[in-house]
Amino acid sequence: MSKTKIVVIGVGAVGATTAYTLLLRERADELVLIDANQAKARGDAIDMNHGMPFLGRTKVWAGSYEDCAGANIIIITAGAAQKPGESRIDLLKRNVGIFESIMTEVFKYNQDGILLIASNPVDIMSYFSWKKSQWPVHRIIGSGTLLDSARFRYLIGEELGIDPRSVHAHIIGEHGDSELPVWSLANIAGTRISFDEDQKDRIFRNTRDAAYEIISAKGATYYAIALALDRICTAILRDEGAVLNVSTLLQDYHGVSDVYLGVPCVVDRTGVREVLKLQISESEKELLHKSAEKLKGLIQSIEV
Ligand code: 6V0
Repeated sequence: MSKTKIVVIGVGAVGATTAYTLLLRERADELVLIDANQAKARGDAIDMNHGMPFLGRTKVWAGSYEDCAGANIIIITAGAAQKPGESRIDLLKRNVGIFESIMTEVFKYNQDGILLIASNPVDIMSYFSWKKSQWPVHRIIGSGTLLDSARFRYLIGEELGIDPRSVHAHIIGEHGDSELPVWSLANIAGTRISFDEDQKDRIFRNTRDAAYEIISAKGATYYAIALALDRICTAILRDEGAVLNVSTLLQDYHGVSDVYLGVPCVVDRTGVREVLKLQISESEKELLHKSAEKLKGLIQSIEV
């Protein structure tokens, strides 16, 4: 049997937690950590290796881009933090620069893996990576609104006293402020969820603004995104055909085209095998269009 290999580029809060999650769940035979801060990647690899007597199977090391050769999945969580006084657009431009250098290196050594992107703004970084690559779109995936949908399902479940795994509800669009809740299709075992407007408003606001709350409390969010990235890796490595709200290129999705956004997709060993067209309401379509317009404006501002 051929070995499975996952590379994590950017071993900060999200990258290190993701690597640790993949390790605990024994997702891969080989796990490579790459960071501009080599000491950090090396320290994490040593620390994780010291856990091997309690785990056993995965080989972990701090590597270089040459180690991308033969990787099934390359996860990118690298990013620069906002400098004091720096605008969001300037930060975006700086992150695009970082991505450009990472992509150049990755593509030297790997031409047939799957790129899984978590760095923010994730929909733009995924679109940019696809544009810069010669890779088919199905092999460049953004984590999209998978985390937001998990937060949404958790909060609905909590309100109703129902296991979030039994709550079917989607957040689609941008992973960010213009995302939208698809209340028209939210259900539990096919039963409509009948919240009043105040409940809906509160649950959606707590979903959309969760990152702000967590960041103000402890500086970063990383546990739930690590689990979401692990979920996507599992769907790929096990060829599951799982339906996950990842970010992909939309083409005539209720009239939205040429932008990466989070929508339900069938994910298997090929990456995004299929995009599912949710039968959303007219007002939800309007919100989706607004989300797409916002992202297209940002894409233009960085002249991808
Ligand atoms: P962090 O802890 O600052 O880690 C970033 C890491 O990237 C650091 O270790 C840097 O050294 C490294 N890095 C910077 N430049 C390079 C480079 N050129 N090559 C390799 N490594 C580099 O940030 P954190 O881990 O908290 O967040 C990482 C990214 O994930 C950010 O863009 C977040 O906004 C984003 N998140 C995305 C989420 C999602 O749902 N998609 C959720 C949470 C965070």
